[in-house]
Amino acid sequence: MYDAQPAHKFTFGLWTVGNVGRDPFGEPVRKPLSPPEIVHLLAEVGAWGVNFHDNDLIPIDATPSERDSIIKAFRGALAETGLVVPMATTNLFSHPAFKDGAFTSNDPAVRAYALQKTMAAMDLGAEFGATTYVFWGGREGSESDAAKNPLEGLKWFREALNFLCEYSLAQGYNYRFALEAKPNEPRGDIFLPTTGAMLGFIETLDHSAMVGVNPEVAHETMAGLNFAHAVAQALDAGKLFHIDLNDQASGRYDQDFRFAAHNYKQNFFLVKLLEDVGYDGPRHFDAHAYRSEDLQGVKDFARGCIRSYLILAEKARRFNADAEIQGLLAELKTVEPAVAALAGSYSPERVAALKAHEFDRTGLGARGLGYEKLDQLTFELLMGVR
Ligand code: GLT
Ligand code: MN
Ligand code: MN
Ligand code: MN
Repeated sequence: MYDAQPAHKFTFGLWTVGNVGRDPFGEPVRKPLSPPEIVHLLAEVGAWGVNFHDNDLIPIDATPSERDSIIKAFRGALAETGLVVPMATTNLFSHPAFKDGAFTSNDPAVRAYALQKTMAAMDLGAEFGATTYVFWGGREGSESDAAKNPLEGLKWFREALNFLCEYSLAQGYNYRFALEAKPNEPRGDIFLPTTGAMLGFIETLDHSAMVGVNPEVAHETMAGLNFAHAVAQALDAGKLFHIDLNDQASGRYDQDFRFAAHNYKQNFFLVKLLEDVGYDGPRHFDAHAYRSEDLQGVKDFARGCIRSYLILAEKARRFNADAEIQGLLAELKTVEPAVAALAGSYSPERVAALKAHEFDRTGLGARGLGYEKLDQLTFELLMGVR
């Protein structure tokens, strides 16, 4: 019943199940897995695809012959398992050169290097058929506004994206760019900290039609926002090009927990939103196993991400089919004929009708909406007692 289908497009990054459990206070607890080993692990747990940063696949200091043999082995693992590579991205945050950002570094040499590195990474992603290119500007920000002018940062970021859109088009790549917001960590403040901010910024780009967003559960939660609302705004704008699923407790460090590990209810409404609109992009898990886990725990983690999504999707179907819940929702929308006649777009007749209508303000205010019951029924449905 909870089996992943190719249509779900469940994907993981090489860096997710490959996470060795290093944190700011402790050394790795798991052995690194090679990219082919990760591909086989993902196939075993039921994933459809695998994504990578350039340096997840090819170490930053690899020689050309090392590069060739890594690519050959990775390609072999993909062929053996049938996994696809729908998304690629650039690591513009690990190397010390990027300590002050990449496209928004104050240093023009770093900005130029970031372009060079991204073009090479786009070439690599295209070699594997990736069609979404993610930009997560983890280091694009500052600790002190004494050091960097945010207006210049935005201008440099825009110039870089305009350049890279042109590059993608000139190469004949099929990329759509997906911008991923995060409010902070690893910088004190990251530019364009929310999905809403990204959506506004996209409209200032030369090729805005080929640029959308890659919202992440944890990132919007770190900003104290309702993730499903951010996703709804992206859908409304036709800009949900990709999505990073994981989980996060508000007010904590950057956790990247297994999908739905923490906030079942918020993630239920997220899954319901995606399923209701028939979202057909990749469902990417950008998460990693607890540091307490060994290889078996990593598989439990990956299977758990997929299974939790499918369980919540099934709950969403039940919510939609629940007569009592749907009855309450329908009741909210019942409308008297006199009021129905007031609806419609702007016209002089409608203005006149609205101005003439006598509203029962007291009655409107006195009406109970039944939200307590709706929410309790939702809870009971989620808890399996309904
Ligand atoms: C990193 C980050 C993620 C981004 C990845 C893409 S890298 O793991 O925490 O949120 O999506 O660059
Ligand atoms: Mn992410
Ligand atoms: Mn993270
Ligand atoms: Mn994250």
